[in-house]
Amino acid sequence: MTDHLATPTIEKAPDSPPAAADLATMLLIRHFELALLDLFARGELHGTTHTCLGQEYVPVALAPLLTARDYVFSNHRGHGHYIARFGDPAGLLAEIMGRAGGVCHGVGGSQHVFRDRYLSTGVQGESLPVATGVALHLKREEPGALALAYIGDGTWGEGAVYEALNMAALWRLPLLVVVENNGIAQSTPTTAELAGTIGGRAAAFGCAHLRVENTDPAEIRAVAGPLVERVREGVPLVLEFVTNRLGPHSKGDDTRPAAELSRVRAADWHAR
Ligand SMILES: Cc1ncc(C[n+]2csc(CCOP(=O)(O)OP(=O)(O)O)c2C)c(N)n1
Repeated sequence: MTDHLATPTIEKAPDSPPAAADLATMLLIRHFELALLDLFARGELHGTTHTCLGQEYVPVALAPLLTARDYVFSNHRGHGHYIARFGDPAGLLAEIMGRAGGVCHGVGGSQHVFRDRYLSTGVQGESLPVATGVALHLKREEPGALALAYIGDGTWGEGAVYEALNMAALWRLPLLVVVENNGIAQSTPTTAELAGTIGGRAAAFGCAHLRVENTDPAEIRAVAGPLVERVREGVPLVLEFVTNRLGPHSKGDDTRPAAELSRVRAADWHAR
């Protein structure tokens, strides 16, 4: 078929640290998440929260590739997605704490944030069909804009993902599916729940796929940027980040063996 179906990989991170502006946002997200875990431990927060520790560079790499006309559909692990798009850690923290001044006046909480063209949901597999519908609307009414949906590796267990990919490819919709493949879904390793590969599944629907093993935002943008521009022209893309979840699934629920935790900590971009 066409060249966009190739599944190239951006490998390895450089030895030098990320550019200052990228690093500043990555560190802001890192410390925001650490502060949340600390607040929970001290009984200042209620409900639940899922931190993106280890994955901060993903939305930081993507944010400059997006415009205000683009929709972003975030998921349960979305604090970094929000901060990379808007900054505004104070508005998000107030939201998570259920306070006045929160992005949604404190009624959305950690997982259900709505601002401009940014929406998050805690329901796995909910956002991709919605993003596909929005992508259809954008194609008709606002050509050049795209809809981005963040999903995890475990969310590929939801049938709605495949209905969405089918429609997006068939109708040539400006849909960007960003997969944060952190190797685990709550407590289930990806190897125990996903047959084949995400690239193979994207190819089955005629969607382009790029696998990113690099953690440097500028290097990621250099390769992903042209593919994102093709999304705007109606070539849906599955952009798969091979990443690591440093923290627990939500708060104190990390069931991984010590050796696996050592492996993910050694792979953390923060040391570099
Ligand atoms: C429909 C649905 N089923 C189950 C859950 C409970 N749940 C929340 S996150 C999660 C695991 C998600 O794994 P993955 O998609 O890999 O994302 P990650 O948490 O690793 O970022 C589960 C099972 C949910 N939120 N929605």
